[in-house]
Amino acid sequence: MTDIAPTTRTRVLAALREQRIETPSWAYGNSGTRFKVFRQEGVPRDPYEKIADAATVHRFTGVAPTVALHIPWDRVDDYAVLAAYAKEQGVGLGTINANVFQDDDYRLGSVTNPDPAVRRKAIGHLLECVDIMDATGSRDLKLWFSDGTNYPGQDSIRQRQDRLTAALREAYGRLTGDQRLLLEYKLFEPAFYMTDVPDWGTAYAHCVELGERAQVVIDTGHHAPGTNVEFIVAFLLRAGRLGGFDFNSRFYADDDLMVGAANPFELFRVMHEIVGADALRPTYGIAFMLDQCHNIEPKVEAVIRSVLNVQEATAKALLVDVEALAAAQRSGDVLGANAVLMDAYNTDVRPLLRDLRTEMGLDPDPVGAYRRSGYLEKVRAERVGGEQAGWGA
Ligand code: AOS
Ligand code: ZN
Ligand code: ZN
Repeated sequence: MTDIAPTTRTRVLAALREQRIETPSWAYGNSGTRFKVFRQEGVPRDPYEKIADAATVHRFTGVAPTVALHIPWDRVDDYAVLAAYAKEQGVGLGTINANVFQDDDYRLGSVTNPDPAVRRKAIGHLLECVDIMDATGSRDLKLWFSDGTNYPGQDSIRQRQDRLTAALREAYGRLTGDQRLLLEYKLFEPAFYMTDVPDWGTAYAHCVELGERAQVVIDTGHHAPGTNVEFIVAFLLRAGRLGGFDFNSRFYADDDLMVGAANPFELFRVMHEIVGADALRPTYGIAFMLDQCHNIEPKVEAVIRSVLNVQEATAKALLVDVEALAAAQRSGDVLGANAVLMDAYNTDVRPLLRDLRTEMGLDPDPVGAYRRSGYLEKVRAERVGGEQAGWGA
């Protein structure tokens, strides 16, 4: 594809202007591996400063207007005050992420723990998260369970599924209005033998059992190597059960690197399925979130880069000549169909995106503009003392 036809250009720009990507509060905090957390200067000390960073990403990209919170990392006394601060900064509070993986009590699991008292505590936390959603006006409760076992025989796989069902039912029953429960799966880690929600099929089955407002979240780093992620996207879209994404990229397992860094072609294929189902528009309801940890690189800039990577993959997906693709598919032209897709993927969309940003009143080069803005130097000078908020805190 060399030139983009004017009508295509108008359609693509309109879709990109509407796109919404949610950034995670924890991406702005310190994080690391189990070997070391490298602390950075200027990193947020509280949820307010994380929101200020998220607002900075939105200011330079124009497509990241909400920030996901993680409880208790982002616990505050008054969520209305936090929401008002976010609004003042130009962003909104998004998905509420529950955290039932950090306490000593959860050594043998949270909602699937053999001890009913621990299960009660974990369920209590899920319900507290819905209270917080009521206060913040958030639509989605995102649940990821680290629950599982490390050794065959350690616990009953079936009974753990029963406990999971009971907990999910209680959390789901607490939702009101248009609130949704998003269930995330992960193949392994921290559990190494058996994870209670290891794959999309398990998450899907639980969601179907719960009801329509239970939806699956695909974290792009949570599969076995070689898994066809776009197949999962297509299946869940068809079933009306794709609630959202945790975008990040992986070379090996749950690496949480910048989305589009390891496998931009996979990201394009995922976005091709989304665009093909007309599911990109915010009214469709999919939460396009990032779930990343920036261990050694500067955080705000890494999130800006990630947002741009999603935008680039989306622009390419929007450029797929759907009529030519359908014609090639109908006539069994295997290579022709593949060429249509590759043509779109190989288009350099950066000039188009620069034009989009200029039209939106933004600097065409968000990373350069951020670097020139002096934001990092400013927060480095301001954010001294106090406990830095994040994984390491
Ligand atoms: C964990 O591996 C999952 O990706 C979750 O989404 C988790 O809540 C997130 O990484 C923040 O800890
Ligand atoms: Zn995730
Ligand atoms: Zn993960």
